[in-house]
Amino acid sequence: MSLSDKLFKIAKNHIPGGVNSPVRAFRNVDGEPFFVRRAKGSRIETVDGVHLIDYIGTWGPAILGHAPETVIHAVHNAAKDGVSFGIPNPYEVEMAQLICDWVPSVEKVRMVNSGTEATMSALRLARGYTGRDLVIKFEGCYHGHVDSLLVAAGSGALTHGRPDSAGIPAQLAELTITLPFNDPEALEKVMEAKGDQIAAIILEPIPANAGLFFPKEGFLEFLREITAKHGIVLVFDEVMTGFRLAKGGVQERFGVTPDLTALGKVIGGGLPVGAFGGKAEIMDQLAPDGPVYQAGTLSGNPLALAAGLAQLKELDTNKGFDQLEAIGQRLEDGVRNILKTLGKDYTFHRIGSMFCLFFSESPVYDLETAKQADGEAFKRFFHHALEAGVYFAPSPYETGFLSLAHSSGDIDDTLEVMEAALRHALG
Ligand code: KE4
Repeated sequence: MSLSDKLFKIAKNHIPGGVNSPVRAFRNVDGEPFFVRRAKGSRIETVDGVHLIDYIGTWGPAILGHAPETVIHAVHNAAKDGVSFGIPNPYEVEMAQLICDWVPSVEKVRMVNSGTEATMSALRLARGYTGRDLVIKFEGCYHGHVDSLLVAAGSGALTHGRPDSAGIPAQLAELTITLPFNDPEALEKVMEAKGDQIAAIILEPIPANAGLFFPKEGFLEFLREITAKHGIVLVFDEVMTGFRLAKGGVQERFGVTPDLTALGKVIGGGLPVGAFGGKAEIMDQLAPDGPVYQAGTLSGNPLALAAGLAQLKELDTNKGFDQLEAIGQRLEDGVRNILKTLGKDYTFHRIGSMFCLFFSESPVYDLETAKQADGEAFKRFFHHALEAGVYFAPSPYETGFLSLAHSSGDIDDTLEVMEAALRHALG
């Protein structure tokens, strides 16, 4: 029995499912997780001494690669002066200035400790600011485990949502309307009937939690217009895309400015950080100035912000976004060559350092089309790649992440493994 197996056996006695976050349990690939000993750059070392090229990067934060020297140094330096204060500290001011400077929609920002806290707080703020109760989200978009957002679509476009998890009161789920992504007609129907009751529309502007797919031409602009028309707060959940797809995230890349933005992952350099920000007029509704309560013991933690600031500055000074684009292009060119060789027209999506291979030869533009992919082929591919030393997300409904630490050699080795894994998966 491997040490990973031994640890997992013990873990299951003390931690639900043996994991502190469900996706880590490898249930989507009918497997059992390995345990990590350490990680550096593009590589992970398991507790059994196996070395893997990592394409998850702790689900997004490790954009420089694992344990970058600049982050380690910043955390070490900050820790010598104290690990937590619960008192305003200079790191908070510097981080707030940086976010307001980099993200087009953000005039004021509040730090929190996770992406879930960021989206949850943004939603409460939108409801408090508008005095309205209903919210709209889209199928396939994930915004953390917020009660109001773990809601599946109702039976029809106009019907209210139903809980997508146990423990969520039906009365609460009914305040959320879940619609198909990239479907303006469905949204227009709801607007005609209930536009003046909607507090917020929240979305991942580029959904990356059902695999990775893109807004159709004009969809984001349509959302911006229709929310402005009805006095609805437009919330971009850029927890995954923020500071990864551009300095200013998707909103900079696509030139569509939301009212509020949720952020996380990259801004903590791997430590627990989230943030939400936007128009000062809306943000000023937050306590202690305004009536919308929101708080956090560790919000603005000096270690987490020191790590995030070091990571963001390194990303920017080294023209990191251009480098990530070049690394991503190398991977994409290689994958498309492999698919051509295999005669498989699988859908491969990439934008910047985010990518996803759907085991489907049809276009993917929402949750329903993402679900058409061949899950069994994905499982065979995943395990074959893992055995060969390449770690992709243990679910077809996730996204791959590149970092500045992924060398050309890593990409070329990965492409070799991908080709063999695809041949194996296709039988
Ligand atoms: P956290 O609460 O996990 O920090 O962030 C929630 C969240 C919010 N918004 C978006 C767009 C997200 O992708 C996430 C979390 N992403 C998942 C990966 N699909 C985290 C991995 C996990 O749940 O363990």
